[in-house]
Amino acid sequence: MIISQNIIDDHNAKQLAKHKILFDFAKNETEGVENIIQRLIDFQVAIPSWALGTGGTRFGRFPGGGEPRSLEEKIEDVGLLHKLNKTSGAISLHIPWDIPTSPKDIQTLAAQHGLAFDAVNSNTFQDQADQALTYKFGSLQNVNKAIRKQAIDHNIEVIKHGIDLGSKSLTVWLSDGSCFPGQLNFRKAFENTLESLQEIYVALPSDWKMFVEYKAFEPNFYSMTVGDWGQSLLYASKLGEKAYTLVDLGHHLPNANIEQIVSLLMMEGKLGGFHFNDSKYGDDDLTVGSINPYQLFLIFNELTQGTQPNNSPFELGSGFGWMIDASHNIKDPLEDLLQSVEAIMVAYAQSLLVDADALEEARISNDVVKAQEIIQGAYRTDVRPIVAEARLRAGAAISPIGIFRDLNVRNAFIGERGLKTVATGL
Ligand code: RM4
Ligand code: MN
Ligand code: MN
Repeated sequence: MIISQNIIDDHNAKQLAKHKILFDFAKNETEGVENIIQRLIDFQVAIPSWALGTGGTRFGRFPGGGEPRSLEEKIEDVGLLHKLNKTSGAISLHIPWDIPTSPKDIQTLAAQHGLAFDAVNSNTFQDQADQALTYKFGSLQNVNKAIRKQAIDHNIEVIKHGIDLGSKSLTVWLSDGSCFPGQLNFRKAFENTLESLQEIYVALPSDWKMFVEYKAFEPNFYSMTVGDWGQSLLYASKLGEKAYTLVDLGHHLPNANIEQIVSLLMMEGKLGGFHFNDSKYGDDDLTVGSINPYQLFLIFNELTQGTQPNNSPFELGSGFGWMIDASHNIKDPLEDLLQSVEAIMVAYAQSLLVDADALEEARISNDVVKAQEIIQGAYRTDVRPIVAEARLRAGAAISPIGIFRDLNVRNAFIGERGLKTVATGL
């Protein structure tokens, strides 16, 4: 289903009067609104190819219908999101869930939708039907060299797919670890993993990055071989300048101070990127900003402060891998993704409201109350009209979910693809 610009413009026309009132108010209240709008327009976040269908838990799955049946249809879905919000201009592929059989055609199709290819992701946490050796006891950490080699080769294969498509980074998330005390020699597991990562690293093109993603627990419940940002940073530092830590918001132990982690990784020049999602208990993969939007804002505040001139080698909006990694178990995946992107934009816009100089001033004079007032003042500002204005100026919809529903997009997809379709992925 292709939504034409006319349809978006017509839909916007109906919302314009109300939007104008809200935006004019926000504009008067906000200093530097034009700069904020431009930065929002420039910002893009990648959509995961593995989360365009209905997710499930180990107890069950309740598909909603019209799910993309192929990589082509997944690109169509992401293209639609991008058309509606002009902020989802990239797709992140998971291999082998989404192997591009004809890379040239896939690239052409993506380009037609204005999409680039973000990081490619390897998968050594599952056994595939045609696979010789099992990952039951780990992949890159495995005590068996042949299994390690199989996992290394897979990652190199993923890099090759990425090169064909114009990706510039590889994300390695390992489920490696152990389920019971005594099962694993921690040190050997680390050394094997490092050695394996080094072999993959050598296969990276010179302008590529490797993102080492960590996770505190699950599917291994006693130890994870890349279990936290310290371990990831250790691998990334030993690997070299092309290796970075990737922060998945759901991969921490409860109450971890993620914004502090982000700040220090930036200080070290080792923050590679994000998998945005939200969680209450563990790796819940819920809609970004749905549980703890304040935390999301505080993370963006660190990002914005950390990318002030002279603070970091990074430019916010480029340089990092910005990706969503969520699972949509009870919502329409596309609506859920629209909500996630909106939450990211809101947090980013709010972070741009923080007066960095005033904050620093308050900190230097130990004025804790003032510092909190500055931070919370930004967080409590309703920036939604500013985010909507950025969309409007970029040619997107004032209300992406509104138009998605008014056009009955899901029903159209069910008509085209069928009710009982299953997308590969989570
Ligand atoms: C993991 C992790 C990875 C993602 C897989 C599907 O928990 O978040 O990033 O690729 O799930
Ligand atoms: Mn992730
Ligand atoms: Mn995860």
